[in-house]
Amino acid sequence: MAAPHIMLSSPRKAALMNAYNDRMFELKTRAAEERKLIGRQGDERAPPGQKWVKEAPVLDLGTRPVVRPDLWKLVVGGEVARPLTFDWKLFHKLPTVEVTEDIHCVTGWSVRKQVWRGVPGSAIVQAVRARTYAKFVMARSEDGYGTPIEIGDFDRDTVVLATHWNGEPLTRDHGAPVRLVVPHLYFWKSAKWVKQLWFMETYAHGTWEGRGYHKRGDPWKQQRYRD
Ligand SMILES: Nc1nc2c(c(=O)[nH]1)N[C@H]1C(S)=C(S)[C@@H](COP(=O)(O)O)O[C@H]1N2
Ligand SMILES: [Mo]
Repeated sequence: MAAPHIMLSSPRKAALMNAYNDRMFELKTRAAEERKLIGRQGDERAPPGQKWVKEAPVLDLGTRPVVRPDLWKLVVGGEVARPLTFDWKLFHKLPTVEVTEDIHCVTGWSVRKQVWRGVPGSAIVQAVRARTYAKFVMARSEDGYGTPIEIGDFDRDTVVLATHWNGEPLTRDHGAPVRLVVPHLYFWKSAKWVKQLWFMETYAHGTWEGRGYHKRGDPWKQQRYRD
């Protein structure tokens, strides 16, 4: 059965999303503040202020688009020599990696050893021949979400445009058919339902950065909020 391909481009929908995002930001900030009050973690491997949990909860803006692989497209452009639009078939011609990494959400939970399989960020950078002066990649998603990532944080073999998680195809809730995973940064940088990667010379805010979250988000440096 044909599932709707959700577009969030009309001004009315954008306004609704903004109101919704503001509310979510409030709730998430409160959750993060409460977690900060939780004492020692007793585990040296967890970044400061993080607590290990067994499973990643589902966390997003509340809109969970259904994106059919056969309708999915990944537009890669901006400051690149060779802009490319990947459909499912072309995407699968790219090299793949499998990485096992811990993930860390800014709201205080971390999960050990998650297995991600997909196309490494480094393969995308090569395929489109990103300009040397491109300094950031903006990841944009089907639900209107966006987040900027420094080139040095994206152009790695451990950054994955993931189709699989812990051996299973990604589920809709966790960003199917393709989500970005930047395991060494807070999990808000790992855009679900990714549909565009835009190389930029200068920094621009994404959804959470525009609401006070840190530009980079290194969990080991506790880069949660902007100073
Ligand atoms: N498209 C999209 N990606 C997103 C989000 C979102 O709202 N929309 N939320 C981010 C945040 S804040 C977190 S913690 C993780 C949660 O991922 P999960 O639901 O797979 O655990 O997704 C990130 N990626
Ligand atoms: Mo998050």
